[in-house]
Amino acid sequence: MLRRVDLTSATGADLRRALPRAQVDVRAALDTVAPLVAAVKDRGYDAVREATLRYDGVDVARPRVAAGQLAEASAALDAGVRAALEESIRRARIVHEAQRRETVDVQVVPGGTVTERWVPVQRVGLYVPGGLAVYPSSVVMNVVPAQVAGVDSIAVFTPAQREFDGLPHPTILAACALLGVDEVYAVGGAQAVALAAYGDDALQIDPVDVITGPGNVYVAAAKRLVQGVVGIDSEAGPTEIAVLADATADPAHVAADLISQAEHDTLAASVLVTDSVALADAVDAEVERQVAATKHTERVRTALAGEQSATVLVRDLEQGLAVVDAYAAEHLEVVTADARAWAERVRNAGCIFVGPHAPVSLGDYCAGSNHVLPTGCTARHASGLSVQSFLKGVHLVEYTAAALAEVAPHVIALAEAEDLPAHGAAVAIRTT
Ligand code: HSO
Ligand code: ZN
Repeated sequence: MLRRVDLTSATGADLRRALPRAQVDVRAALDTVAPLVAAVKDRGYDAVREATLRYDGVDVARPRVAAGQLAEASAALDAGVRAALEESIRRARIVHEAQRRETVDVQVVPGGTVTERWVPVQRVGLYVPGGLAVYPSSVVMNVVPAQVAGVDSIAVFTPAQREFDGLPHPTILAACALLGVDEVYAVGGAQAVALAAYGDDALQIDPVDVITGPGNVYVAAAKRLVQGVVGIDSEAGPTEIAVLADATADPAHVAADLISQAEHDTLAASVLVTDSVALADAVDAEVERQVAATKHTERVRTALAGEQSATVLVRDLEQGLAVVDAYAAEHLEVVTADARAWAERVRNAGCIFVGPHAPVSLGDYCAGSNHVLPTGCTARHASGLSVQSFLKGVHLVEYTAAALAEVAPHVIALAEAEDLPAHGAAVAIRTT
């Protein structure tokens, strides 16, 4: 099922081109989405309502979910799921609270200080997709860092579902209630992103400052279009898992992990990178066996047989490291002898799962780490969602008269060099 890419005799540079990757064309979706975003900007919720009717097949007159409906969903939540969500929230809070940045005071010279304050954005819109799967875990992963950052106002946008009379999925609502989020809108897709960015006066929906959360290609396109008006996290594409494994890895475990992420989407990517042909063969056999028994067989089979998935054979782990760095997976598992040492040498990955007891699905739900991670090779420059995603750094500059006088000649010299003498004059007027 997994095709093989043999790089054992490849030399150096162009690894990235040799590696499999899903082609998701956000640019192509921009044409479809741009008129919708413009309509929401112009006409607010009326345009959103039309789009919800067209794309989700429900007419939602009032999109805000009532407090009573949130409480009802929470009361009806299965006890096992409730306990699991509570544990997921508890662990995510432990990790995200440790990410909080303290104010730093730096004395540059006697009498001259720069203080760096980390200030939360005021209001955020968190997008939680509907579609193929229902992800209350993504509510946790978006809300926890925003809350820990100290964001005042959190609004969740998630699709209206026909089977729930235009309300969002009850498990999503219950997760919001467990997290103490009371502003939830039954709005999904690109129109949700536009509504979050521009707001609606009549319904008293204030525009947000930052939008985060994964979605399909239309959601990604809408995020790209409103960027600039609001901040966004990275555009999420289909899920990816890469596993760097040697002959010590358990093939049944590796196969289970490759299948686990393929379960998300027919475009999901599962890539095994190994220096062991014996392991590659054993994983192939395990994949065949396990895929036949898994619930979403067809979806998984399509994802694993797709051009985005493969087994990549490498000469040795050193080359394997170069391959996983070039691939820059959203999720990377390192299942080798001395896994921690290899993992520490990886530069590009959204989140690294080290050793035999850390499967990606642990991180999807309950490791404490965040599961909103950079996809599509953006792990080369982007980070996963974190408290930092909701904070802005602001410098406070304080100088005494003496400290200003001391540095004045340098300011004036630079102002002259840039032909901006009025800049120099603003200092000179104070010091001469
Ligand atoms: N693996 C997905 C997150 C997820 N998995 C949600 C299960 N539920 C993207 O990181
Ligand atoms: Zn997952």
